[in-house]
Amino acid sequence: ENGYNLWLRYMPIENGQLRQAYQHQLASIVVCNQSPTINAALKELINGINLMIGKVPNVSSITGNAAIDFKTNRLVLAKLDQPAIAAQFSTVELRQIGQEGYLIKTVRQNRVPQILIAANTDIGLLYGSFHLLKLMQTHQSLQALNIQQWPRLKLRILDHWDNLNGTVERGYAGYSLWNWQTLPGIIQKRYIDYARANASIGINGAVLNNVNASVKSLTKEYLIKTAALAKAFKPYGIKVYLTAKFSAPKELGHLKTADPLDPAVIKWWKDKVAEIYHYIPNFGGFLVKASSEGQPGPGDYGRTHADGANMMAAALKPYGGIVMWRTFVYENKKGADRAKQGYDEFKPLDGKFDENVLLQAKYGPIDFQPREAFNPLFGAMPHTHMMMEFQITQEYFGFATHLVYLGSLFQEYLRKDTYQKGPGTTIAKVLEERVNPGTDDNNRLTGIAGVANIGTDVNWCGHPFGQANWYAFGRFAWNPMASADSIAADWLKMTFTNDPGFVNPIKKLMLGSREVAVNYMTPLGLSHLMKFALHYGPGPWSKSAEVYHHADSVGIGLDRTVTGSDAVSQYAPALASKYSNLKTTPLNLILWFHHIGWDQKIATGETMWNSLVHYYYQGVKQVAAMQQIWQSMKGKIDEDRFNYVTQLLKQQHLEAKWWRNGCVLYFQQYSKRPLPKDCKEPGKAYWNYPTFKPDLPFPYHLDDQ
Ligand code: BDP
Repeated sequence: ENGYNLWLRYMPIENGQLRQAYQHQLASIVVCNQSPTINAALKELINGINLMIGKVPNVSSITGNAAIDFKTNRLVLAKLDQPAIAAQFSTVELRQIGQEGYLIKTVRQNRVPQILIAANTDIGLLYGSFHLLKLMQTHQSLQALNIQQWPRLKLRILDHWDNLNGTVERGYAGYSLWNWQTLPGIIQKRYIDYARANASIGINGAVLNNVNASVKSLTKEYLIKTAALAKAFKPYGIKVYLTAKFSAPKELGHLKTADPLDPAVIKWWKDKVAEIYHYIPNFGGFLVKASSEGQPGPGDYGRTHADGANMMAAALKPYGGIVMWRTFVYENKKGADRAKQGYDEFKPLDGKFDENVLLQAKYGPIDFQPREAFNPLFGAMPHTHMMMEFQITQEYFGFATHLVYLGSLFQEYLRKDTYQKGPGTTIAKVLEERVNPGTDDNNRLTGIAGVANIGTDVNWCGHPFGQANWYAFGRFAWNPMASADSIAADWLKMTFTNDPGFVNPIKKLMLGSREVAVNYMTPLGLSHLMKFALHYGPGPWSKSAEVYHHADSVGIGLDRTVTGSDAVSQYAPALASKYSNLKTTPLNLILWFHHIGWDQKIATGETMWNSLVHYYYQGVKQVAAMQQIWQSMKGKIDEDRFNYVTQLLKQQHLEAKWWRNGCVLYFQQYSKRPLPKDCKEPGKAYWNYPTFKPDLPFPYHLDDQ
C-alpha cells in the first residue's frame, strides 16, 4: 500500500448486506450519448463499482433522443436537455446547478427504483459519478437519493510552483509532475490519474509553472508541450493556465521595454496570446506575479498594477481568457509594516481592473504563516474580482514531515467575518460575490487557488496525510462553507478505512493538528519565526524574524494599533476597534496586534511570559499525544502506511522540541524570567546558547532533552 491511489482506492465492501444492495442497485448503467468526458465517467464507475462490489455492471448507451427504458436500467447518466430527464426535477433544482453542477435522484418508474445522475453538461455528469462513488466508498445507502450539488466558485485552481528543470519551489514531494523532456509525445498515466483526482473534487484548473516564472514556458517549444497536457486534462474539465513573466516582451521579443502602455508591448502580448490559443484552444489564461520579490512588473515603468493587468487581460479577452494578478507585494523598508503593504497598494485601485481580471490574495497579509490575521483586502475591494490564495504545500508547516491538516485553516479563513457590509460578510461570501445586492450575476468571475503540494513521490504529497490537504482544498473550493470535520471524515474513510474505531480518533487528531503546530511554532499571533530562506525549523534570532516578533526587555509582539503601525485601520471599523483593544483581541492573535509586557496578565490567566512558554510546551506534549493515538491504531490499517506515519510523527515530535527549545530559550534572553515551574529546562548544550547561530543543523540528539 503506497498511497498512489489517493482517496480513489475503491476498497471491496465487506458488509454483505450493503454489498448486495449495491450489486442490485448498480447491476447496469445506461448513458445517453458519448463524449470523452462521459467515457471518463463510465470508466471510473465501472472500475470503482467492480473493485467495491466485485461485479462489472452491464453498460449500454443510447444516442440521440431514444427513450430510456426505465424498467431495466438501474443507473442512468443523462443530460437535462432531454425532456424526460428534466421532468424528474423541479425548476428550482434545474436552475441552481448551472454549468458544472449535478443532480442525483432515486426515481421510481414502473415501481422500479432507478438512480439518475443528471446535469446540464458532461462535466456535471463526471462530477456526479464521482459523488456516487464517494457515497459507496463511505458506505452510505443509495436507496432514496436526492442530491443537488453545484460549485459556489467558478475557478478552482491548483497553482504548481514547478520550474521547467523539474524542481518545485517549496515542493516537498519529489520533482515536478510535468516531464517536459518527454512531452508532447508521452502522456504518462500519472497525468491522467492527477486529472481524475482533481475531477473527483471539482478542481477545474491548473497553473502549470512557478509564479517566479521563466519566459521559456511561453516559447513555441513549450506551448506545444503544454498543449499536450491541456488535451489530456480536457475530458476531466481541467483547463491549463501559465504564469506570465512581465518582462517577456523584452526577453523573448527583444523589445526595449515591457511598459504596459507601450504600443509595441501591447502588440507583442496580443500576438503571443493568439499564438497560445492557436496551440491550446481551451487555454485558461495567465497568473502573474509582478513587481513583487524582485519580479519585473508595471512598477518598473511607473505604471500601476491595473495598467499591467488590464493590458494582458485585453489580449486574452477575445478568447475568453483571464488574468489572475497577485496582490503579494512588499518592500523590506526599515520600519515599514509588511502586513499593510498589499492593502496600501491595491485598495486605491478598486474598480480599475477589467472584467476578466481577478486579484489573487493570500489569506493573510504577510505570507501563508501558521496563523495571521486575515488579509484586509478581502471585503475592501467591492468593485474588483477577488480570489483566495491558500498554500497547500506546507512551506511554513514542517514541509512533508509534519502532520498538519489544513482543512481547519481553510475553514477558519473562509468563515472570517470582514464586517465590510455589516456582520456576516464572511470571506466565503466575499469570494462568492454575493455581498453586493444585484451582483450575484452568473457571469461574474469568482475563484480560489491553492499552491499545490504534489510531486513525483509515489504517494504524490510526501506525507500520507498531505493528501488530505489537496482533497480538502478541492472540497472547500467547491463549497467555501464546507466543514473541515466532515471533509476529514470522508477523506479518512476513502483513504484508509470506514472503521469508526480508526476514523473517529484520527479525525479528531487531524482537526487538532494545525493548532498543535501553531502552538510549537508561532503561538498567540506570532509569525515569521522560521529559519530564514529555507523556512524549516526555528529561527527567531534571524534579522528577518526580529521585525515580526519585536521582543525586547519590556515585552513581545508587534503593535499594530494606532500607537504602532496602525494596520488595524485597514479593517472595517467594528474589527479595527476590536483589534485595537487587547481585551477584545482574540487570544490567538494578541501578539499580531499588540506589544505586551512580559509580566502582563493575559486572557489565559497567566503572565505573558508564562503563557508563551506554556503554549510551546503544550505543543510538544500534543505531538506526543498524537503519537500515542496513532500507536493505538496498529492493526486497523495497512502496515506500510502505519509504519511510515509512525516514523513521521516521531520526527515531528523531535522537531516540535527543536522549535520549542529554540524559541523559548531565545525569547528568554529578553524576558530574563525563569520558566514556569512545570516546564523542564530545555537542553542548552546544543544550542550554542545564547547566540543561537541561525545555521544550526537539526539537533538529532534532542531525543533525550
Ligand atoms: C513565499 C515563498 C516564495 C514564493 C512567494 C510567492 O517563500 O518561494 O515565491 O511566497 O508567493 O511564501 O510568490
